[in-house]
Amino acid sequence: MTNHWIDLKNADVILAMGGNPASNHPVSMKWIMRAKAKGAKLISVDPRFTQTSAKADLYAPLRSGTDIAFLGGMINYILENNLYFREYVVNYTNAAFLVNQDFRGPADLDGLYSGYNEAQRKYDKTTWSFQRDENGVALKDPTLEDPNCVFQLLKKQYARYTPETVSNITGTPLDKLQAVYELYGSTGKPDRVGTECYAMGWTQHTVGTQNIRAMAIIQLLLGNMGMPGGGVNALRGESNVQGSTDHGILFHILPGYNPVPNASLVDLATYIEKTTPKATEPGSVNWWSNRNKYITSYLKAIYGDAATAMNDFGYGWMPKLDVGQNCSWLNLFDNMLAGKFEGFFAWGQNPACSGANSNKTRTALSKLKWMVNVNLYDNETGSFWRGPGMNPADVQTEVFMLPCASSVEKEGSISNSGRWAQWRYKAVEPVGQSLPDADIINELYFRVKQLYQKEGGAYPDPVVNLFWDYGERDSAGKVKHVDIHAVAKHINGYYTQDVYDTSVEPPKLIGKKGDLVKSFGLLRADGSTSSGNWLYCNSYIQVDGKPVNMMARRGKTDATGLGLYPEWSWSWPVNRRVIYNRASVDLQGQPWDPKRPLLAWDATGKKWVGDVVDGGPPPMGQSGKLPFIMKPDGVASIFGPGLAEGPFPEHYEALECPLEENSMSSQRINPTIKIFGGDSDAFYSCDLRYPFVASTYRVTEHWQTGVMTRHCSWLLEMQPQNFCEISIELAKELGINNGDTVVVTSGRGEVQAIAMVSERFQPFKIANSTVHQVGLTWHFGWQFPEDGSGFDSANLLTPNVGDANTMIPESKAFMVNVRKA
Ligand SMILES: Nc1nc2c(c(=O)[nH]1)N[C@H]1C(S)=C(S)[C@@H](COP(=O)(O)OP(=O)(O)OC[C@H]3O[C@@H](n4cnc5c(=O)[nH]c(N)nc54)[C@H](O)[C@@H]3O)O[C@H]1N2
Ligand SMILES: Nc1nc2c(c(=O)[nH]1)N[C@H]1C(S)=C(S)[C@@H](COP(=O)(O)OP(=O)(O)OC[C@H]3O[C@@H](n4cnc5c(=O)[nH]c(N)nc54)[C@H](O)[C@@H]3O)O[C@H]1N2
Ligand SMILES: [Mo]
Repeated sequence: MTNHWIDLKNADVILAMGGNPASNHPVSMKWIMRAKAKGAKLISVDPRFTQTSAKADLYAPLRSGTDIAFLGGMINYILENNLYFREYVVNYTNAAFLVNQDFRGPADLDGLYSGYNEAQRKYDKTTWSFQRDENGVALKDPTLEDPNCVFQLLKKQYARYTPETVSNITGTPLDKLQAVYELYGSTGKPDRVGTECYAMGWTQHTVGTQNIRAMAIIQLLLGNMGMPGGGVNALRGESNVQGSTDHGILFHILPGYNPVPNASLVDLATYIEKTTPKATEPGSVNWWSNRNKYITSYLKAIYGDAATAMNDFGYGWMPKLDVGQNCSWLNLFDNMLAGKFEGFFAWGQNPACSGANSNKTRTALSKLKWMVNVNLYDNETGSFWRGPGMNPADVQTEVFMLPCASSVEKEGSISNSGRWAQWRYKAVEPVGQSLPDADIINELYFRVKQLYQKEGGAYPDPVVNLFWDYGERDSAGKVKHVDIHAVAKHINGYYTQDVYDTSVEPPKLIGKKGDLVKSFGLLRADGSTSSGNWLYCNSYIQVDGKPVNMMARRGKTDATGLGLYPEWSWSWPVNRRVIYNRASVDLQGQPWDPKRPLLAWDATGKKWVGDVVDGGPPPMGQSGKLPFIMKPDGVASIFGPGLAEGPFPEHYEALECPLEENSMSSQRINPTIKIFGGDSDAFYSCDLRYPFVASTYRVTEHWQTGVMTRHCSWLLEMQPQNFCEISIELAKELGINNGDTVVVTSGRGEVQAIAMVSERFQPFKIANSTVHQVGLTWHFGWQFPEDGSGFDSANLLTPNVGDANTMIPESKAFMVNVRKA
């Protein structure tokens, strides 16, 4: 989230689109209801009428996979009706920038952008750039009239998204479309703010990232970014998934969102040179110019004293990707199926039920020599070899189970969607032989290191040089039990030697060797500081020589009255509660809306008051800096060349869709997605065997693949079985009654479910035809309930295709058939 949970109460309009907060993020709903109590309006846009819709002032349906059309129509409406916040758009975004004259967009190129290479399904992005003068400063037209400026290109692309065209794609009735556009468009005024809440309804698509880009553009046009009660807010999933991405769980990012090096970045200097953005705009802070300090401090944290200036701080020991290598989920399991792995740690996951195209996933597991399941319980993954369609005698995979402690049996931090890192304590001792995950890793590390020390091996250095000072050691040298506070401090970072400010005479001590570094502004590139994650530098500090765990704070003051609670836990970065908050003030540093004073420049005291300001310099109008400090150009990107499929979002159909044609262009599907070619990867559009759109989603009573909830009899009683939601019209057509057992089939498999016939799905009118959509939960698996009464995972149906940027599977829009069992 750019903002945070409590901040939802500051909004005038809340758009819940791409997520169902009432069911899946009940805490967010509490703050949404607070906003409503003050007169705010809630809009719900979802293919089916959800629990959120039931609380909404306005509900609009849309066919799964058509959000860009819906939002593109909103961009068109905002521009046509001059609802945008002009001063904000001109000064704080790249709307005025002039784009390369050779750039062409979908309006000119029938759905494509300039530079497309069909054979590689990839763009050459040379023309997706700005016109710049000899100093690299972008040419601009602050009147926004030049036909090559971002604003005019935006206008041109979305003029095609008329209400009629949009409605013909999305199936949303015209009056609903109009009502949503009008209400949300009302937040373009300085004293009105709109916020957006999304989750998997937007991401799990082949156009997932561009769904979110479309909303970001709307929020910038309306001046809602950086504002209290504004922002684009990802309601994150697993309770600590924000923490896990912050700390580098993804294959392509290191802790703190530094990129994982690839093999072409041969040394640290090259890594820094190639990954550090260069700023040419006067007034740009370009915060990533600090990359060298963060990566060097990270290397010091990882390799400790072994990392020195002489050995490039151990850069050579870091694992590198091959150039172009992508190790995301779909690719990993594709490689596993091809027999490219010997072993696999399934650590805190249940891929046999959570992975798209589960039959493929389960078969892939059978190609392994060994698998380790680190979990609270056995699950469909650990027991895959005795699951449906498997003959245990044929499966050679040896499975080990390592029992781990649950969240209440261990201490540590947990970072919520709003970026608040909160400390939680151990409530009870772990059961039996189970250990906290950190201790399991500790045992593994020690044994692997011992083997390397004893036997050598191809390249022992990365392992034997790892820093591992996380607690008291036994006689063999093993850390007995991981002290999680030592880990948290290590993540924050230390001075590795005495550091002086040499600009004054006599030099003044900044930090003593062994002191905790107070904030990332003090991290250095010469090896004199360490920090496991620069973004968390300031989370565990030192006051009067004593360590203070900022994440454990529970202060309840709220000076702004906006619910920032700056002394409650700790929020990254440096306890800032709203990111990009400098965009909430005008050029003189005064709040756009005086009733919502998130931040203000105190001209007398020459300081900022309110939230922790996003970069210290004075306001723009007083020779200060541009507001979007993480962007090299200092302004937000309405034109964003970073993504695979284009600098603006364009509507494409899902890989599996019910329409022969995309009414926006002849490009039916996203031209840059990877299409897997194996037998199990086939897809079926406009195929009479699979005539209905399907989506998968969650219910409050179950958690994910259900391993943690199916065994709770009271939850199972409330939601005992996988169900398939069907409209009354479709049920009638198929002769299905509410409560019947049905078989849902796709090109990849079939699953049984109980038919839930309801008004919550309504047939869509799409270009003179009727399109039906159905929906299933994915909380079940074959293992429990043992009598099979819950049925198996809906992922037996989902396709093996991912978003072009993130590779998240398209489990929200695919084609199925339904029949009575
Ligand atoms: N009780 C409970 N809470 C959970 C979870 C859980 O399993 N149980 N899981 C957690 C996790 S890990 C996550 S990631 C989040 C997910 O949170 P959500 O994204 O809210 O979860 P879903 O129910 O998968 O999908 C949300 C909605 O998207 C709608 N939808 C489907 N296709 C589309 C589309 O094309 N466009 C739009 N606009 N909407 C669409 C669905 O109808 C559904 O209502 O929830 C978290 N919270
Ligand atoms: N069709 C479809 N598929 C989906 C989705 C969808 O919307 N539709 N959503 C996707 C999303 S958003 C997500 S996040 C994934 C989730 O996919 P998974 O992470 O594979 O699924 P979970 O059921 O959350 O598995 C978590 C496992 O961790 C175990 N566990 C719990 N606590 C601990 C612990 O402290 N330590 C360890 N080691 N283990 C623990 C639990 O027992 C459980 O088995 O599923 C994805 N799959
Ligand atoms: Mo998730």
